[in-house]
Amino acid sequence: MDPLDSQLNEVTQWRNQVLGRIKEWLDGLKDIGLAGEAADSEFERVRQASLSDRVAIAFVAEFSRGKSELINALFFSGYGRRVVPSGAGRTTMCPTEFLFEEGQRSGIRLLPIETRSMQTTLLDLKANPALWENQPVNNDDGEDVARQLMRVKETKFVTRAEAEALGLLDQAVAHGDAVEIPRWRHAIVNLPHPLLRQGLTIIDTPGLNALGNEPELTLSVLPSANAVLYVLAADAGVSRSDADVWRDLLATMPRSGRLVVLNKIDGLWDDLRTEEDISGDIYRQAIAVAQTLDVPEGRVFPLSAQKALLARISRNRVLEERSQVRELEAALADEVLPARRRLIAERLQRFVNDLSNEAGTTLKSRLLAIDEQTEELMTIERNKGDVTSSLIKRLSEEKEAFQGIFKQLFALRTIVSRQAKSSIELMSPAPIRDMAIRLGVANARSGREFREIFEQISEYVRSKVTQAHSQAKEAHSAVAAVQARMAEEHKLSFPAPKSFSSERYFNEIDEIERAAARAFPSLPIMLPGSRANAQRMVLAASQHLAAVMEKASRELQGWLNTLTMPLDRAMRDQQSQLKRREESLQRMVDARQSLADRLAELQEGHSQAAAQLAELERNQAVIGNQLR
Ligand SMILES: Nc1nc2c(ncn2[C@@H]2O[C@H](COP(=O)(O)OP(=O)(O)O)[C@@H](O)[C@H]2O)c(=O)[nH]1
Ligand SMILES: [Mg+2]
Repeated sequence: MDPLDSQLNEVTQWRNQVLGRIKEWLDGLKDIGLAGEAADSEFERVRQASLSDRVAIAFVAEFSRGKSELINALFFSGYGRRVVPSGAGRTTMCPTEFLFEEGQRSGIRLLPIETRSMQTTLLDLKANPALWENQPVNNDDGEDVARQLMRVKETKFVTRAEAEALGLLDQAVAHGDAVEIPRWRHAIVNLPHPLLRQGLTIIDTPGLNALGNEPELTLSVLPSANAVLYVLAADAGVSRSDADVWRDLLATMPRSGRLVVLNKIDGLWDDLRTEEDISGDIYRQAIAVAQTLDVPEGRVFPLSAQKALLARISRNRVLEERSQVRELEAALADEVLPARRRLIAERLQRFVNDLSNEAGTTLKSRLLAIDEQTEELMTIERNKGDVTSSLIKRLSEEKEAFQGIFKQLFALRTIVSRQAKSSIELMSPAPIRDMAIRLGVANARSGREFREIFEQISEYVRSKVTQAHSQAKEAHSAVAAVQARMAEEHKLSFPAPKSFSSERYFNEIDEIERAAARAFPSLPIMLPGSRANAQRMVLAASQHLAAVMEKASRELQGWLNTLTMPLDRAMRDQQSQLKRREESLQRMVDARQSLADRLAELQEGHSQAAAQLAELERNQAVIGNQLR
């Protein structure tokens, strides 16, 4: 088994184990009344999210460098043949994602190129199955898989005007009046292949022109990939267009996720030369590439995708070794798996910590209440006389004071829900949807004009997120203040309210701005084609900004909803404690229970809660270890 496969498998097994362990723990907490339905549904949400966490590897390069062939060699040799079309010239006509979706039939979904004229993000289009054409595939038959995958090569003929309207005139091949354009804009291949089943997504792309034309790739597909493989061919070196791809799409990416492949080294194989001689040549070329691109030498992987595929299909170990494909595989595994593990671990750890804190707080206040009651009863014992009535009086005073807290809590909830409402309005993405049009994107001529329009839109989004954040801070301090007061006046303990972080939204906005900026060159005159692209980029990037705002708004609502939860829970707890104390005193007044019996009962309750607290801490540590 290759490293990626076995390591992905390990991660999956580890994830399932931890999930099982957490579930057991949660059930235990439910049995002793320390977790309720809310925790159950939160666990389900976290579980689903960790099941659908994907690892994405994207292949980016000029056409004909061997991206598709490399995908065949790395992932699909098990079909016993070449399945992803690979050949001279342009073969891959549209970005193609390979993945596995639970509960879906094996097949290819194809998004018609005409959807480029819609002002909708790819994400929205993905959520709209009616727009896609479905092509079933028989995964058990490699030949069928290969045949159906040919569809990503399909093109169609349209008039120049139609191509222009779609922003495709630049890359179209003219045949007189008719021009040939890709038939599909995007393809999603859904196969129950072992690696894909483990949560791997592979993204094959068609080359620079198409990449430059599709804002979605730079806006969302590439930034969300865990690793990007940039493929060069040994016979072409770093050509002008290779350099363009690197500069436009990859140079600004974080260094860690990028791997460079120097493909087609078999072209240097020569039976008339010695092995050392040849590998010296390959090595020197790899170093030159590393220097040109300014990446560490260890990030350049010379190999032969074609020979690797052949070697794997014909089970020729010597040839496989010579193809040097394994070195890349090991590096890929190192690149993407820790990221996936970390993602899952962080999410589960957060759930475990939150639940532990909650349950711990409940147990601690139970202990506190028991102590108080014990103290109360000891007073009776010490005084021998009839202090029960004065205790009952004190209790009823406490109950009254407690009514005051309810009023406070009610007022607090009103504040929080008012803020929730106002932040929904504040964060409405609606104004952004047509802002570009209102700002005159249709008439913009120069890169500067496009940039200015876009800056206004992103400034708008930034200011709204900033405002929402400061509202969240207000709500946070209001809750913290009430909690502090209750802690002081009523000896209640609370976990600190979680704060709302907007950092990630600003990061996403930064990312979108960076991706968009590339479409606004600082040339004095823009050709019609690049003007159309800049326009499309402004529109698409605005949609993405709107989506960030929508997400921020949704998450803010969720955060506000849970903000007063610890208080609510403490109130309920406190209320039932008071009731219990009242009942116990009453029992003594009625002489239905002796003081000694009641004290013993409390003692037992105390040891039980203390043991539960210790157990809780132990479990949190054990699961934490498993997650590390
Ligand atoms: N000699 C040689 N040719 C290769 C290798 N990898 C790909 N090719 C050829 O290069 C051409 C382009 O490959 P393809 O996978 O379609 O490139 P893509 O456009 O980057 O996806 C095809 O004719 C492949 O057979 C390789 O390792 N060695
Ligand atoms: Mg290809």
